[in-house]
Amino acid sequence: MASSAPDPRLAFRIPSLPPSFYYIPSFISPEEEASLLSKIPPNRWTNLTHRRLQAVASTLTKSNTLLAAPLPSYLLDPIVTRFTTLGIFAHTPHKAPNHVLVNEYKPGEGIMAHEDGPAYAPVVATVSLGGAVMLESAVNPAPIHIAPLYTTHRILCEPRSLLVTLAPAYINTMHCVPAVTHDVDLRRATVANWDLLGEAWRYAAADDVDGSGGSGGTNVRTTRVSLTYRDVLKVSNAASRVLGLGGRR
Ligand SMILES: O=C(O)CCC(=O)C(=O)O
Repeated sequence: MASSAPDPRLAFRIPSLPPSFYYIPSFISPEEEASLLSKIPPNRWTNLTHRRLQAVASTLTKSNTLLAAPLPSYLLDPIVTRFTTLGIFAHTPHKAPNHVLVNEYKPGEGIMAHEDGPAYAPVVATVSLGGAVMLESAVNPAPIHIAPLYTTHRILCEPRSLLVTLAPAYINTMHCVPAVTHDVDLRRATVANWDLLGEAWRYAAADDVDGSGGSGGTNVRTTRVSLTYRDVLKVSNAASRVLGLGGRR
């Protein structure tokens, strides 16, 4: 991309949030979503209390090291190809994601508030499949452990959307998916990315006739799968040589 071209991500920045959150609705098509869901291996889930998950290609070691192994092709194309076009990982050490967490949330499930931490480059890109969920992000104007003065923002993640979090938000925020069966009070004033939603009408209240929100809409949770792409900083090629896994580089 020519350096004089406008940054294609700017149109998708969530303007009411501090830098840098980006929301892209319809990042993948319904056909691509169905194909991705059908390719997630059914026998690799780890069951947790409030969700189940797969770490691809593997879980990090205790020293936050990734044992080099290529991502499976279904996680690369079309998603990583589009990341490259948008330059999402252009400034991370490996210039591409090398790790994906596949999380599945049934209605009533979620993930507790956490920060993503120093194992990764400060870029997170999450594609949502299946159902919509509300992600809550607690933004702190100062580094999180110094002054815990959080302001909570709600980001609605529609199916097939992409949410990207870059530094400084990566460093200054904690995020969670509340473990609820319904996300309620949905309207422009309470959902930070309302004006970027692809299908806001689905979530608006029936009495929201003038865009002011009415009584607030509801998202009835259904099963949602998220694909969270990151670039792990420390990568070891030693294990891949021994196991014949074939490293990325
Ligand atoms: O499912 C999501 O959107 C959030 C996942 C997440 O926070 C994580 O994997 O650390």
